[in-house]
Amino acid sequence: MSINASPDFIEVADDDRVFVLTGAGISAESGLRTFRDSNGLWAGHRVETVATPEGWEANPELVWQFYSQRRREAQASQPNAAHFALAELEKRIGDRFFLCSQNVDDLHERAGSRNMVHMHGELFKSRCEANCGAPIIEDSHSYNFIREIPICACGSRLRPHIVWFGETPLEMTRIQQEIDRCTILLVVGTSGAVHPAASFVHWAKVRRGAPARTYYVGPEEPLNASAFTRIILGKAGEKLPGLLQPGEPTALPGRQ
Ligand code: BV8
Repeated sequence: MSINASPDFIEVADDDRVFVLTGAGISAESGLRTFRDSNGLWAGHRVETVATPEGWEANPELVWQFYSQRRREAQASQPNAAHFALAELEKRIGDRFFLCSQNVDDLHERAGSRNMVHMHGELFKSRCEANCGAPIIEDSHSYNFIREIPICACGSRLRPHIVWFGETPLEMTRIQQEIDRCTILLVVGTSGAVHPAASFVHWAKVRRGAPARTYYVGPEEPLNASAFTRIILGKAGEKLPGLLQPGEPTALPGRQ
């Protein structure tokens, strides 16, 4: 692993496929709090209280208020240079780009990203807690405050379309396929504390075929730092613009 080996750019050759994983840190410069920083989202709320099925059963009103507050904050925020840099790269390399976000805000989409999944769900969607077959609801405005829990047509409660701890992340088959075929794996703004996302960098190295080149961008080393080819220390909004440079395939020995 090398740290901040200059120059700070990563060559993306015509035969490279780029997999990007983002966490709360990429939205920090948009003003959205991260989870584990000192004044993080969990401040005042124990994870078990607001991000587990047990917390939902125990106090659904509190859970709805927690996510409604985050909807308001996300609606009031704007994508930052890091979101736009990823959307720009997708425009340049097309379907050789895949974005997996742990984030539930919509800043990637608002910056122009399209080929992406939200493995931990989406803030502006709700669903029937009984999985009655009713479609997932695009829902950016209702229950901005909770008087009573919104109810599905089947009579069950509506819940946030969020993956809580102990629940299975979304789109894992697609994510595994994209990790298996990427040649560059870039991770941005995540502490590496939450699985299975924190294992993606390992999967990209032990899969069949040549290991991917793996990079991390963030102001501090993540918990899984030793797994990365290179750690690029700095804020996403400062480091991502210009970092990934599509170019001609060049047979640089051991391209970094
Ligand atoms: C599951 C809900 C089984 C949405 C969230 C080992 C293997 C598998 C599972 C486990 C395992 N060990 C433990 C588990 C269980 C558990 C888990 O990981 N627990 C942890 C706490 C130990 N995992 C689960 O329950 C998951 N489910 O495993 O099912 C399974 C497994 C595989 C396949 C099928 C089934 C479900 C996890 C999802 C939980 N839901 N949130 C919401 O409310 O938002 S997780 C929550 O944490 C968010 O989604 C968030 O995205 C995620 C990760 O946090 P980070 O994004 O990393 O945020 P954090 O604050 O930690 O870090 C911010 C980083 O940004 C910092 O590093 C900081 O330096 C950096 N930063 C700050 N400013 C900037 C910056 N970076 C760049 N620029 C800046 N300006």
